[in-house]
Amino acid sequence: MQRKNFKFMFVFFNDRMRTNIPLNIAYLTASLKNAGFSTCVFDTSFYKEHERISDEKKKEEAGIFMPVDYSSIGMELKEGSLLDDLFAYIDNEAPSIIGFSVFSQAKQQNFRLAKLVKERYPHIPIIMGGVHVNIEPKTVLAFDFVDYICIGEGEEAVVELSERLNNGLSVEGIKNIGHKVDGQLHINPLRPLIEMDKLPYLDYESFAKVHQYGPYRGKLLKMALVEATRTCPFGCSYCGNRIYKPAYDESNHVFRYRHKSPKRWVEEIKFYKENYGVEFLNIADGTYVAQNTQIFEELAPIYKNEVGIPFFCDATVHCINPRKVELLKEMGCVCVNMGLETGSEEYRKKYLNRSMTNEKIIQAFNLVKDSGMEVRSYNIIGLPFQTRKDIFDTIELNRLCNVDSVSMSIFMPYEGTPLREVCIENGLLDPNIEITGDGTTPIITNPHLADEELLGLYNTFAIYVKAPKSVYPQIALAEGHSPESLQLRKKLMDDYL
Ligand code: B12
Repeated sequence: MQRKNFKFMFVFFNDRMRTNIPLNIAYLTASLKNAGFSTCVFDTSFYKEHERISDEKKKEEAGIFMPVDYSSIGMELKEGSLLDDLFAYIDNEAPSIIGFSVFSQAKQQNFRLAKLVKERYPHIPIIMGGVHVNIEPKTVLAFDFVDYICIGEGEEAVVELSERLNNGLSVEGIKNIGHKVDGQLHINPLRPLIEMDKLPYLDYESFAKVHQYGPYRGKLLKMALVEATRTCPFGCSYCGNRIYKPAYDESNHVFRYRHKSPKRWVEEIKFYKENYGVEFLNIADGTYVAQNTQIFEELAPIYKNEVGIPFFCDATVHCINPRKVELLKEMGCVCVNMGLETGSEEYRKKYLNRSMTNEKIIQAFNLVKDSGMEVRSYNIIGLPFQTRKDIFDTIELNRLCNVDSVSMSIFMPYEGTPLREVCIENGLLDPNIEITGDGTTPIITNPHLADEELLGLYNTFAIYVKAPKSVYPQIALAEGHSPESLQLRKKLMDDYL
């Protein structure tokens, strides 16, 4: 059968007000299209029925996210039924296989949709991939409604699987793919990590135009979410970037931090700029600035001359040095986001597996700030055993770092992370509780901090960081949950944020 008659459909699950083109699906459809297969994407974004669609509002109300007017790009919430639309889409597209990409916090919604799809279209195979599938591959593959899983990177695996299915061949032995034989689970070993320069450009064509926009400081810009590096050299205990490592170890492949070559990356960004009018980059990489100084020496001049689009990116304080800061500035970086997470050195080391001193953090933030770029800190509050004092230490450290803005979430004990295990071992978390949401509500039980107090601190954290200390007694009143407290909080936000 001709390859173009084989159609790989993806379900893009997005239950928040997020406009980015998802890297994972955009890489997979690009790989399949480059190999001659057909693809289509059912987009679950912006349905009114999503329970978490208004979560972003909570961030706005806490002053950590500026409100944006989505209607300015013609975006409106969809009134219809997501499931009815999904079925109509499948009827219309008649896909050969349907893929789901699963993040842990949305696993139940993905599983529910996949189950309903299988009941109605038993003849269409279903494949699941994504970060959560790597956490519990066997559990996912064992579901009746799942035919295949993909572990590790998927770009090459989906092409090989499509080739075999299209030619009516056995799927046995395809690396990175799990399948069933007479009800028995077979999970094949992994192929080596893909060389970053061999990755395709992201496929923009499969997504609605609204996904080409992104919010920055209250405005929607033509913004591309892009990737230059994969994984992260560090091993923070609350982060899931190591989830893929054990399976690569088992297959005797090195799992390592790596990056696209400067020349190749610049060509790629130029392509998005020229073809889609991209005017701003959101560099998705967890630790973009961990690339070594020599790479930035090579990258900065060509980026500046050939692309010149402003961007923001993430760094860890460990990898900041004066020369990198100069080069980032030269490239047009407007803001560097860095993890501060908590103010206590001791806590950071003991529970978060982060070894940097407060002095190092202050130095790194100020180095960036003095160069004229903005700095934004990432913070987590409501960590296991954290006290009110610990949170004030975090606020104080943010003040010493002169941050321009803060990003903050209430601790989420994501599956596959060491800190989640600490919570379970200490009876702070029932492992059966489903982790949903966006870090705006408490999930673990904290012996030293009631949920209500934590939520009050969530709502006022940004004000505590930016307002003069003489205002602290008023901010404390604004921590409350009464209409008066809310009104006071709004006033303080207007005055200080
Ligand atoms: C970039 C990034 C984002 C970006 C883009 C995400 C995206 N969908 O493209 C943004 C900023 C939008 C984002 C948002 C979130 N993220 Co994030 N993110 C990352 C980061 C830094 C890199 C992930 C990435 O894009 N890698 C590159 C892509 C291509 O790899 P991939 O997603 O694994 O996909 C490959 C394979 O898994 C496979 N594959 C994936 N899906 C499928 C589907 C099929 C059918 C097949 C066959 C294969 C397949 O093929 C892909 C290509 O190789 C990681 C940390 C890290 N260093 O890994 C966290 C990480 C994945 N994110 C995480 C979280 C928690 C979130 C949020 C929930 C945060 C929040 N509170 O809002 C949201 C959820 C978004 C959503 N869609 O629901 C967690 C996930 C934990 C977990 N167990 O699920 C991580 C591990 C970081 C952490 N905090 O621990 N994120």
